[in-house]
Amino acid sequence: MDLSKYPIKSIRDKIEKVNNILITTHFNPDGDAIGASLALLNVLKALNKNVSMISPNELPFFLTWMKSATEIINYEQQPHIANEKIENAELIFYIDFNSIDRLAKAGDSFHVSSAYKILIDHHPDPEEFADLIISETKIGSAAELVYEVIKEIGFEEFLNKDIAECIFTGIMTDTGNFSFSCAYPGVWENMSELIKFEIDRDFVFSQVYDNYSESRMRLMGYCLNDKMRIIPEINSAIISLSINEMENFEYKPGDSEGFVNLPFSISGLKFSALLLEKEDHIKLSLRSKGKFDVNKLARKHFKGGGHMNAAGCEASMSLIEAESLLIEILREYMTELQ
Ligand SMILES: [Mn+2]
Repeated sequence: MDLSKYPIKSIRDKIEKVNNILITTHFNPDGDAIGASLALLNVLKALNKNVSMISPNELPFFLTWMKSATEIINYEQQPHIANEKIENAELIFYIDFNSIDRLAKAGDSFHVSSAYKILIDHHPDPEEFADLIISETKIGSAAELVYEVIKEIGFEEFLNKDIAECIFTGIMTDTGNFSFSCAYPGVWENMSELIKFEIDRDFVFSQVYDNYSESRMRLMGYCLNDKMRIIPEINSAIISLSINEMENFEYKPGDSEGFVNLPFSISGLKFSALLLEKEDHIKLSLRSKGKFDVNKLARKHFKGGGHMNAAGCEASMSLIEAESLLIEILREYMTELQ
């Protein structure tokens, strides 16, 4: 990876000059968002910086084992503490998102902050909401990009097993356990470097993927057996879950993680969506295989976004309406879905 087009030295100077540093990531943070952010946080801690991390909302339970994860300030739960941190910040790192909207309620406070802001991200078409934008859309995870930046700055000496496990978690989760977004040599070279820190791959895997409740497993069974709708003519699958159904299975945040990918075991399937009913909107997770671009679909029809094969958006309507609208939209792309 060639980071020479970025003013990397100026980042080092900035870090050295300031003391109060803040890191934040997107709403509903995933393994990459948390892994990339905590890797950077732990490096900056090793430099004796006064560094904190704010998440716009709660992080999923299967990520809480990561080094310094318990220190993350949840904006929804502690807005006063979070706002004070934002006010005092001299340098802010935005990690793994391409639009200030992704900070949800925390967005306004960050927007008005006079701190110098650096974005490190791999989503397409980042908006201009930072002073310095490091955007590499060909890289599979923000965690890998953060790792590259740490090396390029010359902070390699601060890396250790805990930080390597944060980076590994981001790479592992954003590549679907190395099944997509990893068809380039760099990621395997970086993996071989990370392995040298003696990361416990089995531990990380079981924390992230084998750490669910029985009720979550049964909810998955219910989704596949009773809820998965296959529309053969557009090679699409849709699973919709109401609040009521989720409550029946003692739903906890993070429980539906990975459900949207399950239908892809079916031969020939090109598109899959998971629709979750929330208090005042419907949350849509969109996935595709091959060249069908769900980022474009999410942007054009729902003001959402993400990557070509994985995107998300929201709709202010009922669950049934959202499902019908999505199918209607998909039918416009009939030829691309063949
Ligand atoms: Mn990511």
